[in-house]
Amino acid sequence: MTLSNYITCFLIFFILEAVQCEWNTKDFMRQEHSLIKPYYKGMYVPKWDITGYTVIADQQHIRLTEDKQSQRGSIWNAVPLKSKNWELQVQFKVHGKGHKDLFGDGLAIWYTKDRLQDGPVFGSKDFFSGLAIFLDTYSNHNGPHNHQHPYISAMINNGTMHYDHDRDGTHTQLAGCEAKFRNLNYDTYIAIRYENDVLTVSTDIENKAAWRECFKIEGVQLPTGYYIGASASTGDLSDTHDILAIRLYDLDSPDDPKEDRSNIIPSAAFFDQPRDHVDDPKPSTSGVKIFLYTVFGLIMLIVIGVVGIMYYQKQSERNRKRFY
Ligand SMILES: *[C@@H]1O[C@H](CO)[C@@H](O)[C@H](O)[C@H]1NC(C)=O
Ligand SMILES: [Ca+2]
Repeated sequence: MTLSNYITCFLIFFILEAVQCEWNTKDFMRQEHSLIKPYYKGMYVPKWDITGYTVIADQQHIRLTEDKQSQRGSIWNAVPLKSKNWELQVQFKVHGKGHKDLFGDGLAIWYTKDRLQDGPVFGSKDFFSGLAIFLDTYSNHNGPHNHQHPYISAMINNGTMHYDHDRDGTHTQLAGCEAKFRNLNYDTYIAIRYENDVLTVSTDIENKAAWRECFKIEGVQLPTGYYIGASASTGDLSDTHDILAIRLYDLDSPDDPKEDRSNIIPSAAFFDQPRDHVDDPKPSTSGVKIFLYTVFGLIMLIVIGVVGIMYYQKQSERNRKRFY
């Protein structure tokens, strides 16, 4: 790294820190996209709808599934999200009697075009359009995995891709991380931040009241106007999947350029490699390039030198002839 690189990094870090310090989440929580206790306002839970086995039985939790076989259910916000930049914080709880690896399947948090559609992907529809964050507790794949479960991963879909349960979605995931969030007796949280086309997923599952980055993906395109949801499923194996709170923070600033992002097709510039993926060696192209440029430069110098000498010799020969 050169000195100027260091200075640039330092400046970027400094600017980011300053922005982060200014940002105070409390001021930006959007009630119409959030769900906090007490859930019921009178008889209703305003602006949220449920499907399948999901129940909001009391004011303590939203139970997506019970610890029983073959359940599917979901909860969806009824208001399309119009913010371009946002952070979704979900307090969740996965617990059950199953031990070793006999529990499942897990839950998903969604930002999608369609809502309330029952399906095989953790209780919601396949071939979805938008963003899914999977909290997969059970490894469906019998062969070797390059990660342990529970596993958190992200998938962006434009409606054409199938989520392959048998491979735990490893062929369509953008990124992921292991996260031991099950059967903990303290609160567990996940944060999904989408800001300036960068998707960052963090967890707070160690009872430290601090976010730990799970992964970060750049070049993520998501439109405005999709819906927030959460779903879960059980199969032969089961778990209780609870949502305790959903908080949506609007990160748009009044200075942002006004642009219509409602027609963007969900996409991501970067895709994770399928299983058996070995981390690429650090790019050494710049070193190779410098070497090639140097060699090329030397060859050019030699050529110019040789041509110059030949020309000089010719000239002096001619001069000599002229003199005699
Ligand atoms: C949808 O995604 C698939 C797979 O990434 C891609 O091949 C296709 O071009 C995309 N379609 C559109 C309309 O963007
Ligand atoms: Ca799985």
